[in-house]
Amino acid sequence: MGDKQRSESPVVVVANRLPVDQVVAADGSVSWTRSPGGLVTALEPFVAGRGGAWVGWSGKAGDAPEPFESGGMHLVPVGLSEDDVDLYYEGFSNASLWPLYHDVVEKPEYHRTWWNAYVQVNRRFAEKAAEVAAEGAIVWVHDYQLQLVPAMLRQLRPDLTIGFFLHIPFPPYELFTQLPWRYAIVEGLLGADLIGFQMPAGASNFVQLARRLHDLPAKGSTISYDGRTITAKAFPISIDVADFESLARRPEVVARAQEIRQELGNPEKVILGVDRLDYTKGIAVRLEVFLELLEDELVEAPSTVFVQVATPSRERVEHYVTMRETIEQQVGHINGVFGSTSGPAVHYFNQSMPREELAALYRAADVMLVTPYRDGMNLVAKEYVAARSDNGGTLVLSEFAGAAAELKQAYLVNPHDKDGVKKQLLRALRAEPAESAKAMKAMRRHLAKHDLEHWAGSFFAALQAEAQ
Ligand code: GDG
Repeated sequence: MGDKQRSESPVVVVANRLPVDQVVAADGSVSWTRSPGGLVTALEPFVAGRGGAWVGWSGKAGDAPEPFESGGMHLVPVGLSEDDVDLYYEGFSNASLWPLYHDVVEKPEYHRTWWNAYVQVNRRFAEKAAEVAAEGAIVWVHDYQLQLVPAMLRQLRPDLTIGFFLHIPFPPYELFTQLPWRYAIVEGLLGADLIGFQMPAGASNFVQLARRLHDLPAKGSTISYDGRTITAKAFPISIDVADFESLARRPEVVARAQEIRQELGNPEKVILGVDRLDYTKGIAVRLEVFLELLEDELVEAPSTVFVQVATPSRERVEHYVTMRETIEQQVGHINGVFGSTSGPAVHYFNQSMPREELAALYRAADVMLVTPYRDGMNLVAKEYVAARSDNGGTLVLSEFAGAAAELKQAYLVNPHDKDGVKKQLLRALRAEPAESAKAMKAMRRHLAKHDLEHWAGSFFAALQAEAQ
């Protein structure tokens, strides 16, 4: 790539990960495949084919590969050393910020070495973005790993219009102010023109921080800072609803859903959980509640089974190691007591499934159990609804997931209240088909209008308006 083309991208996405995964063949040759994530699908139309660039990490520690073209996008890798992965990614991002921003569900650890790495790596991302952005370009920075990038980038390139979107919750003043580097993070974000949050509460928490911590004039969703006006607003993310629905409607997926039920021993009821194995997702609560219902003889196994897909995640972070042990002990206990030769009560999968299999599981499930203690949005809940073009199935959803503000016809639960979860789960299991179909239809109507394209489109439109 010659110098001439380097600073010509009118749109630049900056995210921790590139939208592709590196594949190293047996002969050592390297190729890239598109990552399965929804974010790529949402942003591609705004980036691809217009000379747009995407700045991110390849996912493998080591020197950054040279920039390359893929799917009509100019991909610009940022290199992370083994130490950067330990300190910036697994440390500060996933063991300080992640628990802090999720209501301190686990105790965050604060280490200066982690913070120093976070600052250095954020600078590296900002520098790469500054190199590739054209004069007056629009730059969209993503998520908690890169909160310092907006201010760093503005300093390097005051001509840019900068947007930032946080995919996870933004905590209230009382929690956020624990952070030893709280001023720096707020200042980092204030480098943006537009800061997007999943929920209005996140936006107002941020505005309040700017006011109380930095003594800045703020009104409604706007903050005045450094001679600029910054907007902090909610843009609830969604999924590619039509795409997911058509996947779930494929004859082979519908047939697979039937087959799954047969393989499970034709139970009367199938309860399903699908999550990254993360302590914010409340997987242990579900198992506790299911155990109590079995003990109380309110449900019976194997006529009712619980299928939990817990995709491996952050396996080197300590909290994740202990949580996995706890969950696996719970599963072992339930199956030891309530399993039989005809099958276990809980089918637990600590593995990543193909998307088609997930869609088939959604279609096979009578009750989808989504019980995070705190979740920015929770796309699984939306995928379940999108998959149910048959209007079948019921959704039990934590009121602490962003999705609860939209999927109002779900059986809402407080995951801290086990009796409440038990009650709602039983209601969902016993729901009249006509009643649950009505709820499902209403949720599907909402999703049809609020899909991923709507999300990305409204953020870009708001950002473009800032550029005027
Ligand atoms: C963060 C925020 C916010 C899961 N297991 C498999 C698999 N998945 C897919 C799901 C879904 C995605 O992963 C998980 O998305 P969530 O939204 O549920 O949760 P986080 O990963 O925590 O995402 C969250 C999101 O960012 C977007 O802004 O909603 O609140 O925490 O799409 O289907 N996919 C495949 N196999 C699996 O085994 N193929």
